[in-house]
Amino acid sequence: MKLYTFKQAPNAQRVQVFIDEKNIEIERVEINVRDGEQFKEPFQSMNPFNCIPFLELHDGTIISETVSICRYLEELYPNPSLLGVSSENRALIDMWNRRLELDGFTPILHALRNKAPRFAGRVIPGTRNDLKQIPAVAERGLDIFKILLNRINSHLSTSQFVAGIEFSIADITGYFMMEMSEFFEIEIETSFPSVFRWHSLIKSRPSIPK
Ligand SMILES: N[C@@H](CCC(=O)N[C@@H](CS)C(=O)NCC(=O)O)C(=O)O
Repeated sequence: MKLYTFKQAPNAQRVQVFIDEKNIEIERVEINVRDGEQFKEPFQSMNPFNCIPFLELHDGTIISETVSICRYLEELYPNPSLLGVSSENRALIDMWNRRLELDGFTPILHALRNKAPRFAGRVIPGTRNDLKQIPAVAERGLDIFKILLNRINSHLSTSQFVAGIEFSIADITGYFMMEMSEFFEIEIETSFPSVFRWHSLIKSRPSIPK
């Protein structure tokens, strides 16, 4: 099994934290997506969506998509569980992870890609087209992200981790969502104190890259 990854990329880091929390070793191949290596062979044929991370199994099967890779690893290495042990627990973790991905991680990703100068010419991950950055997309992405921040701030005032009393994949998704939002310099500590408390708690884990 080989993981194709890029140390600095948020989705690659999500999988790496998942792996480190489980204390397992997986062979890694670094693909520099900033330099466009994902468009070269053999990577282009391995993952025609031109994104990392992706996992190659012994028979050549490729699993891309961060959460799908994590699901596969969870089944191979169930302990410690990061996707839940009971039906209820698994559903709640999945619910929170989806909320954070759909209403937080994705909107802030598009906000960042449509605003930060370093993403000019690379607005849509895994493409080489010349789409222009659109300030209104950045603005709306940030609006959607702030709605989520408000909601999780209330939730985290009574919940230690995103999906309850145990650390889970939802905390990993949430952590990298917050990292991506740093570009926008939102005042988290005073405006969203419970998010700040939770973010600091996750940051202190040894699996989080320093
Ligand atoms: N939906 C994919 C998205 C993966 C993705 O966007 N990866 C980024 C790095 S964080 C990438 O490979 N970008 C390539 C590029 O910018 O062209 C997943 O969840 O794994």
